[in-house]
Amino acid sequence: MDHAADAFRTDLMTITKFVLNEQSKHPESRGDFSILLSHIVLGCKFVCAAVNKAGLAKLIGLAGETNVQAMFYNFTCVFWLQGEEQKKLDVLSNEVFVKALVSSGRTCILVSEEDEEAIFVEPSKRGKYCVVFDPLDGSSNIDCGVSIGTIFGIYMLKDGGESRLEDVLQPGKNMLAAGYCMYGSSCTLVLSTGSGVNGFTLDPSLGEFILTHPDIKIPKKGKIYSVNEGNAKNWDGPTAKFVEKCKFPKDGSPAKSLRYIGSMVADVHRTLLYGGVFLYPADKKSPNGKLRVLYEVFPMSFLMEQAGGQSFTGKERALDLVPKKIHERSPIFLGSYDDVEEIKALYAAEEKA
Ligand code: FDP
Repeated sequence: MDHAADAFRTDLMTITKFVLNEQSKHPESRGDFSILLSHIVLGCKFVCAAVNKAGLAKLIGLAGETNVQAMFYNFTCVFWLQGEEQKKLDVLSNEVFVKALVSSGRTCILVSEEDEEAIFVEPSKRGKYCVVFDPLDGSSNIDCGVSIGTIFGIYMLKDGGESRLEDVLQPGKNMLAAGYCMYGSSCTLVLSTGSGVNGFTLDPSLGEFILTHPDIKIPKKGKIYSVNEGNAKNWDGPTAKFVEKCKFPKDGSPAKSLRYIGSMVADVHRTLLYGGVFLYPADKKSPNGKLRVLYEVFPMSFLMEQAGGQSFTGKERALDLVPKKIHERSPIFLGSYDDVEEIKALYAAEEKA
């Protein structure tokens, strides 16, 4: 093997090259979308570095003031070396993404899981895109080092004029792009710009995301179901019946395996690659489920559909939902096409009965 040549694999498909290739398919494009994506990628790299060093930096569990501006421009994570106070990872991640998005000059409205109100970007820095995001999803897993991630979705301003809250209260099917970055044993960014799904893995030695999972397609049927079974006593009929079928199938098929990490990005990533179904259903205590429509349900549903799977709320196709509030929740069943089809049939049967 020619190791020297291997060390200089300039033919690797980096995410930058990939996004520019996509851009070249639209000759009318002025590159605004590519610039926005490059700022999201930079935010992911930064958060990845912070997550990796969290234990060392004693970031975990601390909340205080620090100079995020300085951190962002000194990309090599100098923040804890400056003797400043540090922040909790989720707070830090939010500041990183808000700064990254605003400084792209391409955004007008930002909705973050961390901020109660939407952020309207000041006119001098305003662009035509709206970004909804959860900067660090699965944060209850931070302290034990389990995979966590950033989830994002991108809309375009509806009529190109003044930005209004309605611009982010659009159904998920209007998203232009969606993705997530998982901070796990490796750092993986999964992206769809509306023509398939591609996965990139961060090569820490190059500081570049490399295309490692081209054109991801979810298996049509899976062998895994993923749900918090601790909530079972409060489930509705169709959810309970579906999980019962997973465990005790009556058609001679093997029982499904249960896998539940409790970190949406990690559970959805596994579902996308291995197939099966991830559900966070409604229950008596939480009639709208737990997961947030704009920055959890929509981006993950967008990716699932683009990969050949489905996503259902228990009532309708998830991407058809029209949110009324920015932090609205919805029940969600997403994954392999045939598995979600079974869930839809159970809900349809209950409606008829
Ligand atoms: P977390 O509470 O750790 O932030 O919506 C957030 C989320 O994690 C998802 O990432 C995860 O899928 C879900 O909540 C886990 O909820 P349960 O602990 O109720 O199972």
